Amino acid sequence: MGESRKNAWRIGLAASRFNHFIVEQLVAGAQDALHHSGITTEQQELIWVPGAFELPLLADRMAATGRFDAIVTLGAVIRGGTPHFEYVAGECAHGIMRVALDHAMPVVFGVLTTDTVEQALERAGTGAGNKGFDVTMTALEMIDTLEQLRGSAEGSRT
Ligand code: INI
Repeated sequence: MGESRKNAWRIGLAASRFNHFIVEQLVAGAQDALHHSGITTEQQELIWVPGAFELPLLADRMAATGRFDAIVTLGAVIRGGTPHFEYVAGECAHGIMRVALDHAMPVVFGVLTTDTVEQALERAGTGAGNKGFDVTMTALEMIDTLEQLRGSAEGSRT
């Protein structure tokens, strides 16, 4: 990963409180990935909303500030406890993709969508088995890829 602007990158963490005991583990995983990648706490900002359904709006408003190079969304939608699982999970995923495309920036999907609490806990473990960790690494790779792409586009015009 290029080191060029990395110490200036700013990462927004957008997290939903519903199923908080799981999402806080995803947040810890995301923070772990940032630390592991040399991103300081000053380069991070964490904001909470009530549920996964609210994440797209939060991500959109965070993107609109222009303060972030990427936004990591974190949440947990569990079918067992959610008769309207498809609506919450589906609209959340669509909304987050829309924010990424509307703002042309990495907005990654770290929302667990599982049948049971046990499955969610498995994906919110420590280290490698943590979705928050994985999607944060994806966000950093995407910032780097987009920066390289911009660099090569600028280079080809000179
Ligand atoms: N929100 C979640 O993040 N996970 C869930 O499993 C969930 N369930 O079970 O309903 C959930 N519902 C709340 C939803 O995200 C909104 O906060 C609510 O509908 C208000 O818009």
